[in-house]
Amino acid sequence: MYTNPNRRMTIGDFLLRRLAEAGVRHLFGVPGDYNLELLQQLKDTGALEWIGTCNELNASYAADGYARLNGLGALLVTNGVGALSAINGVGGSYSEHVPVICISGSIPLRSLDRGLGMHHTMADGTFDHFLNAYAQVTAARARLTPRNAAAEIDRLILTAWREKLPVYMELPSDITHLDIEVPTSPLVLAEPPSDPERLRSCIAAIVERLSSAKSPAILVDADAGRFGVASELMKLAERLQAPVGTINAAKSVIDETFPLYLGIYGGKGSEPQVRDAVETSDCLLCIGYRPIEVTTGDFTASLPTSTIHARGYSVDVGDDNYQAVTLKEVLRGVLNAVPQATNRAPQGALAAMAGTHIDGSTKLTQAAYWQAIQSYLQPGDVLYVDNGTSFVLLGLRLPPGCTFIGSINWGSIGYSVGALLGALTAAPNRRHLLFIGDGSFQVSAQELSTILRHDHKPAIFLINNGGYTIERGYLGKSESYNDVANWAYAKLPKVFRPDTTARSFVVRTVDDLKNALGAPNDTMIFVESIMDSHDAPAAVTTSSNKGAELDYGPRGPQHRENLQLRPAL
Ligand SMILES: Cc1ncc(C[n+]2csc(CCOP(=O)(O)OP(=O)(O)O)c2C)c(N)n1
Ligand SMILES: [Mg+2]
Repeated sequence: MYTNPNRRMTIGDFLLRRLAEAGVRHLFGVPGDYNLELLQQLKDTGALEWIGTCNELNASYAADGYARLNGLGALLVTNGVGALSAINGVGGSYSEHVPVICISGSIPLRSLDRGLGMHHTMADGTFDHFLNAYAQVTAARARLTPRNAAAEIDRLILTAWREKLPVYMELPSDITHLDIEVPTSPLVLAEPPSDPERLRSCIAAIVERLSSAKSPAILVDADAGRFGVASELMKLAERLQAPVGTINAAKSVIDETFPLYLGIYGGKGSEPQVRDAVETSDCLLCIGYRPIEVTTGDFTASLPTSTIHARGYSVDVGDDNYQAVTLKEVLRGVLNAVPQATNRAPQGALAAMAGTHIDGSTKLTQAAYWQAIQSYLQPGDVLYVDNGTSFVLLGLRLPPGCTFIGSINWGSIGYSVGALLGALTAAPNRRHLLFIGDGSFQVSAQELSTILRHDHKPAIFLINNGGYTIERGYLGKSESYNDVANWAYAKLPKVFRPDTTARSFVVRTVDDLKNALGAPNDTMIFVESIMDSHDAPAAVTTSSNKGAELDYGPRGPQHRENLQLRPAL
């Protein structure tokens, strides 16, 4: 007997149902007249929790941060004005391979049919500008109609999840309350199964090379985390007794206390044993490698020509390219087939950063700051860095179970504050530590209010050094264009939530910092550390100096007398 596998549901309710089935329990964004009717459906059904943000840029950052811990995130914006405010963050999700669904409540279909000019458009009688803009930063996009909604909603959600990339959906405001026929069965997030022959051949080719190698090694970029294969990689490393390095964009993907963890590889700047293990390996297995200047020590990284490159859905081994293979199936297959190595001594892990004794009453410096932060870290912390001298965190040794959230490829300042809101929403019971400079904070500071509004308890470490110190290492060592207005940062929790219980500290000395670090994490901790605008760790200034060479070329202004902050001698 034929049973109809479909039932009737409104388009809005179906979209919310599908998001919930895909594990999205919260929606970030800003209301607008073109999306209020969907928000009412969200309220009426209780399908998802609404997290209103101060602006759409922060919503896009929050959805990204949420997706990093939850596997998928979503935001809701209004036509044009909201969509374009969010596009930087969605571009970041594309660059960083984070699956985010951007829903724009858009112009009613009635107006499209009749060519009616509407607000939040270019008032030029056309309606495709924003769909076209999003074509540059998404893996898939669609304007929903009653005919395509059931199919397109599923296609877009599944594409985001499978590709680990953002998607964009326009939901015309006059169709959310219309009934359509939708499937009764839940949406299943699953990778497409590999082609059996390609998978077998690919696994055999990798196993053959790894088994005969004398010095196999593994190098991990961010996709290893996005595709959830860290545990397979660590098991494989144990089986092969092979060391594992990561690119800085993949920090924390491999547990840094794992005995075979090497450290961060970035070409010439890396520790010698990391460089050696990666560059002289006779069989390097590399996952999702996407080299750019800041992940390769300005292109000084040099992988062996025999490197096996595995990506989410394809693998290169020598001259052979394997399509229709999923990374997890490939790695599991290799793990099952590769013999246990017995003839190699496992490499020891790197020693933790050495501490030097510092007089507590002296003015706080970057060196003393990061030494104290190293001892503050705890197992299971979620750590965020924004652009700036806070990049030093990349060099700290993380305890077990920590998650690093950064935007190394895209590098849009202010990202970390929105991402903090998102990831706090996804995992409120972990300890979250944000490391940010004053310049980056000024971009998205108002989202602190949303973090306080929802009673989250992160610890925020802000370096107040009067401006864009990392940029001073490119150009403008003492130029006023690198200065920012001096805010009373530590007072902001009180401004953003007058009844806050947040503990704020203004830190000037090492002793002040120690006092702040002794505060319990039962409420928000906001630590504003005052430092000199020319105090920058050598790793940061060296990298900025090299960046200036690349950016401006040999005849650029960076060589002029005293125009560039250089490492202290
Ligand atoms: C959206 C955006 N605009 C501009 C930049 C360029 N930029 C990179 S780092 C930076 C300054 C960061 O200053 P701050 O957060 O104070 O860190 P510091 O180096 O002073 O510790 C700027 C302006 C950027 N990365 N993103
Ligand atoms: Mg600064």
